[in-house]
Amino acid sequence: MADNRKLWESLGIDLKKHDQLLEVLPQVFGDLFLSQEGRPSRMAYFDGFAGDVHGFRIRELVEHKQRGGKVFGAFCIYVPEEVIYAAGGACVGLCGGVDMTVAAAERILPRNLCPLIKSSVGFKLERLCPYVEVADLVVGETTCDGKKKAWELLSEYVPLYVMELPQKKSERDLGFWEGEIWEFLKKVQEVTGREVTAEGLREAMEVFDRKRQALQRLFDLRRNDPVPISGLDALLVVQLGFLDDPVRFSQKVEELCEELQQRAEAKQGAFPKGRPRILVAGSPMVLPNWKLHALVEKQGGVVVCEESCTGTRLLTGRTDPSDGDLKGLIKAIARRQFKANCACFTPNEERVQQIVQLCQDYRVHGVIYYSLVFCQPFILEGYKVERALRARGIPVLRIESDYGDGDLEALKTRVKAFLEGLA
Ligand code: BJ8
Repeated sequence: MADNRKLWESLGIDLKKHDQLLEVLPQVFGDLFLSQEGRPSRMAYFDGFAGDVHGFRIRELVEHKQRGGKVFGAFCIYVPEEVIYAAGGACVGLCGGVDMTVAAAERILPRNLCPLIKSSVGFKLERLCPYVEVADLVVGETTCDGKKKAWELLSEYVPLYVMELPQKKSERDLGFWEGEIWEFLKKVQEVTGREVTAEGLREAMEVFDRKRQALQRLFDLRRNDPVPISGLDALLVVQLGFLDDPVRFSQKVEELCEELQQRAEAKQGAFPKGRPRILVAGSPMVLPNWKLHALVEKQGGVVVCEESCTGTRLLTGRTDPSDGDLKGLIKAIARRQFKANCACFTPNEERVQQIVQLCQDYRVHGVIYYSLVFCQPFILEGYKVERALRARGIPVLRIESDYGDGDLEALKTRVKAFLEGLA
């Protein structure tokens, strides 16, 4: 801990406020995660990571920089990590899931803005996140309007590069996005001082395909009934994947899956069979946003799948690393990414179809459609999703929530009633 403090100090972290931030974590983590009975033993690695979330990984990144490497921070799964990795860079996710930094962000951002954006910006304004401070370049993107405009303000505080993501998915848009990846590749080369070669990119693509495959296996195992891992634990694994080294992370997830496979074969569930199986669809839930999962699982349900960027959207598709030269590889990356259905795209019918399909694949009893407050793309798309699900007789509960505790009791009542209706 003493070493951690020196580390944080060297990064310019506001130690006093940072202490307040970390102070509550052990209690919350203990109550939500460690109190679960009969957890898979392979969760120990992820528990350890969560318990030292600003420690050992930050030290690794600092050492990486001391060896001449660069660190990139990203806010969206559309930022092509493969390109960063191929130039010897490390990439970490910077989206904020903490209520404590929201008030600081409201000094420069409107109150009626999604908490994910405010929390992320607040982390920088308050100097509370070592991942932000260690980053040499922060990468934003033009997805929703909130993010797009917030990056203009954030760029006054950090070196920031913005990728322009198209709003449609025609071949023309795909070509445009390929162009954006090329521009980004040039920027990455400039920052790292290293050339991205076809061979290096192919290797990087294999690293991230392996990561997605490992997570896909984790999700496939959640199709079992009883489900061998709780929704809370699965969410934690995915959330930590945004911070961890991708090679080590894949290995740890694969080890966890081995154990889950055995549990599934032995019909050993995280909970007794018969709990209502819930799909959560919508806005991403970034660390440490465990609010809804905790509510569902404390009220007698189990979350078996997340349709979100902290869920199936993150896992979408495979790249084909055999796609020849650098040009072919960039095209393969763009094509794979375009299979991820963020609500920022229009039209977005595939997402609705995908959610319906997930309900069958994961044998769910009901869907909780979750939007962060003021997240217009996901809130608006909720109507179509709900209509499609109801037409197929699948019960839906729509929820809008933020990172605070103010709505906890009301949510609890609604979730409880929903779960009871499914029994
Ligand atoms: S690909 S979901 S990571 S944009 S929750 S900031 S959409 S107002 S996070 Fe996202 Fe990329 Fe899409 Fe995924 Fe805006 Fe909504 Fe906030 Fe969001």
